[in-house]
Amino acid sequence: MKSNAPIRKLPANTVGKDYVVGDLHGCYGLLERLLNEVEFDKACDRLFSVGDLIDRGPDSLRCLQLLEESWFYAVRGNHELMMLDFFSSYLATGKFDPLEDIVDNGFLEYGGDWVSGYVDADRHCMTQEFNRGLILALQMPLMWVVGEGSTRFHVIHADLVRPDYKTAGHIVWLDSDIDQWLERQLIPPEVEQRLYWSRALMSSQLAEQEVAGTQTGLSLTFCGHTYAAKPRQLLSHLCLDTGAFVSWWSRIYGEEGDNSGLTLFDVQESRWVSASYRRDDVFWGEVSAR
Ligand SMILES: [Mn+2]
Repeated sequence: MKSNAPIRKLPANTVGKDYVVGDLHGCYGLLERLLNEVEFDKACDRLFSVGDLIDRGPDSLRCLQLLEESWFYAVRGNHELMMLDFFSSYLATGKFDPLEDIVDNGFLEYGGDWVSGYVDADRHCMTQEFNRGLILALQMPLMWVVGEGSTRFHVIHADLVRPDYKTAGHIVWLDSDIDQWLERQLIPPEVEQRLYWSRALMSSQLAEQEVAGTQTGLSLTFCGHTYAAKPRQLLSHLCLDTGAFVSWWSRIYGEEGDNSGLTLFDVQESRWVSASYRRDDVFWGEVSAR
């Protein structure tokens, strides 16, 4: 079993390639297409995920089950956090009564209603298959630190913007801060909140300022959570959320002219490939830092 540490370290991959995928949100079919496209080798390649495996798309549990694979490394997103909060008393007692538990909860409103398909109402619990997925979500870390020196990269869900960025001299936390968290096996609570929820960097507030693509002292940090038409890089944060679930909604509700999809980034080659429920083909691109 994998450890429960919130921040975990892995050596560089010396035998295969590393890939990072954006917010899956249940879009398992798109991931399969991308892994075929890059000829992903489960024996030696690794796939990192920026979290939000579940909700909104068609195959949430299937995406959660990826956590069982030895080649798959994800961080917990705010959607896994909301699911774990929703099931916190169930996790403690083993009893789930939909009539009592399914009331006024943001998790269901934000796309978690798929869980209702796994309620075992007669036995006042969830199905075994679902329980396994829930336990896997409990074991997810908040951050992966991979490799050393020039090959080092991080995987997080949202961003590393400091709460005190206006006075600190740095907008984001640096490798030296992250090394301290690793050493103590502790992520400070204010950092944890931002790792789950922050849109400070990828939404208007900072993205509109003239900030560079890289931040001295911070290794390349893959993230998601805030989607845009293409991957983009700000202050060493490379955001891979390109709205996979939007392409699903767009297909089922029949909307036109949509650029959304799921993006997979090839770390060694430094280029990405994207697939959408709106198209049969995939397309490749490179990140333009700003
Ligand atoms: Mn998110």
